[in-house]
Amino acid sequence: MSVSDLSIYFATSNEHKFNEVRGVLSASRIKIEHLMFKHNEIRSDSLEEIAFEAVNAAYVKLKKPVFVEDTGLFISALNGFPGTFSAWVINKIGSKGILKLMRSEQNRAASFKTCIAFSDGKDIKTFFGECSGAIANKQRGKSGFGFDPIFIPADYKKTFAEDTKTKNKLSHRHQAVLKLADFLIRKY
Ligand code: ITT
Repeated sequence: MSVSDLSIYFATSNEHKFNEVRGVLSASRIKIEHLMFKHNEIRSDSLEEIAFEAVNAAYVKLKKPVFVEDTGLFISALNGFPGTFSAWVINKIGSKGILKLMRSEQNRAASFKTCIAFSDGKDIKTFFGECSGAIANKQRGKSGFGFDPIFIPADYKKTFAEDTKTKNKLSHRHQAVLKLADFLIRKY
């Protein structure tokens, strides 16, 4: 069987994430289906633990090859906050709230980290991606989602929300998905 004949599902409740991942995988001729998956993820400081538990739950539901992806924004001056609590934080205080917390902070260093977990019902494989950068002083840009308006990748001036092309080229998600694609091509 070739990888292009496969039915692989991405279980997520986030359409932005789905579209970004589909874009990267389609370049490797890997088609994915969307499993709308609203799951109460476990509380943990580890993206990998969260993704591992979630992909197990998704496989039990679907009984087909499936992957999930967990991402967090880790801000150095806030000891890694919001990290694995990013989804909760964006809903409660948003990017505006993060900018408030960072108002008098000189150290703007932050990174996005992603863990993808893939399950075929027998094994679970995990793949990681990371993108370093800085928290902007104000929100800029209209594209993207989540914290994109306040994140400037290292060596660039524009936020992810101002420059989607750059985001799609070097993001945490892009890196993790390339590793997943490589694995799927070898496996199938
Ligand atoms: P799932 O159903 O896939 O879990 P989610 O939106 O809850 O969707 P995550 O827990 O992985 O996804 O992500 C936490 C939040 O971090 C997410 O809701 C966004 O607000 C933010 N986020 C994730 N990826 C991002 C990105 O590439 N750019 C900006 N913000 C991002």
